Amino acid sequence: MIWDPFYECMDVEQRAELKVRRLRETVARLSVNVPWYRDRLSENSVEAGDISSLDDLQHLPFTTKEDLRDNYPFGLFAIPPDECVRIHASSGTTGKPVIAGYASEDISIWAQTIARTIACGGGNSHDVLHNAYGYGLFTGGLGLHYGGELMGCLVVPVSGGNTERQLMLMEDLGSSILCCTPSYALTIVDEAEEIGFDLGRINLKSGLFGAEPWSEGAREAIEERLGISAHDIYGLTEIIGPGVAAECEAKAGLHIFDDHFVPEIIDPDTGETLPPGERGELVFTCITKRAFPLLRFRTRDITKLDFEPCECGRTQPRMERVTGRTDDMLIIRGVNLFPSQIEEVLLKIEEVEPHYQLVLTREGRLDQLEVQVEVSPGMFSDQVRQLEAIEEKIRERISSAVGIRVDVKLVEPKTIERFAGKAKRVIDNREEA
Ligand code: DLL
Repeated sequence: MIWDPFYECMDVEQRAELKVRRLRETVARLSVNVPWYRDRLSENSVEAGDISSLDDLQHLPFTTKEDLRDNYPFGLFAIPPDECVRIHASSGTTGKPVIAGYASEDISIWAQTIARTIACGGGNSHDVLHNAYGYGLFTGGLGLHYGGELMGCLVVPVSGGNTERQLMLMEDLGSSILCCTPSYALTIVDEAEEIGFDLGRINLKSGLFGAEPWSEGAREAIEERLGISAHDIYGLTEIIGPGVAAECEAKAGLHIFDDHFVPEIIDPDTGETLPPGERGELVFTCITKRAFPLLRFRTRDITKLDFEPCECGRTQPRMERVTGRTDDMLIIRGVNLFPSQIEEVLLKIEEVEPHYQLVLTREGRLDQLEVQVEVSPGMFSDQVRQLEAIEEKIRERISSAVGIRVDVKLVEPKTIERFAGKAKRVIDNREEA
């Protein structure tokens, strides 16, 4: 099912006209209501009336995470905070979080884009939506919740954690769609195996997994072990939360709901807009939001766009799965590397589990990377030589995939921390070295 065929399957030219109109209105509103944008727009000598095509996006100012911090908490709101009905926040690794505000119209738009997301994952009003994304300031829980209700699903607002209870509820309530981070989906499967819970007792058909990078290998593992169709869903607090883009049944990229969020790809170093099909940093402009519409927000996520028609009938452009962010790219002996590239290798090795951590240290001026990965249960009691052979196999596969040799350490099953939300894959010990 396509939730909103009018917009999702609209003629591309017609949607472009709609987007230009909406962009113009948003820029006009920002230049009146948000002093910070008024100053940036006048520095760039752009006025709303100058915008006649989407190419004019290039003349608009960027918004960065630092700009949001500088304007914390309400400086970039386009309406007074007391006209908002909700806020969410992104955790952020340092300092203050980013606060995103929602007017009631924004909550409605969000529910619509989530309903589209659920439909992309094969959902309909008869589904029982088991929502194990965290509820609270994080956008995952409440985001999926409102879209699920709008669609008419039976929403189970279980939030993250207490995996045994999650399994019981999925069985008892007949959950058909699982929503959580991909790493938590793997944790659920592991725990089921550990406590002897037969996954055949639950009747899931699909899963909506996102909020962190995951690999094709992780998809295969989740699909096989849960017997479901696993869909990648993408979004970020600054733009709205989940519901920015979602993978349809074709699983050939995530459709971006560009009648609300207009994507661009730029060169992260120069800020230049890149031609269609080139990989770079994803940038979004919100063209329908009332409380917190950002212009050209730099996501730091690396991807590329595909404007070809999709077999599902949707005409909205697709983004390639996000494999990493400009700020979690590791540079090891001059080679650029994303944690997800290591994951891709590990998941193809039978003797290890999909639980890993990357530990960074510094020796002299060189960064060192140690890949710690759990061996499958039963393997650890095996002979040292056999374990060494597995370590060597991993070293070689990583070396041929990314071009450098890294240290590999096999660890006992269940020793790497499990997460109910986003997994933390990189432990950076470089400061202490
Ligand atoms: O993670 C929103 C979300 C909730 C998306 C539930 C999907 C499902 P933030 O906490 O603000 O919002 O984090 C946003 O997470 O810039 C990406 O780096 C990363 N991210 C989100 N979805 C994906 C995905 C939510 N499908 C940041 N693949 C983004 C890879 C993702 N990375």
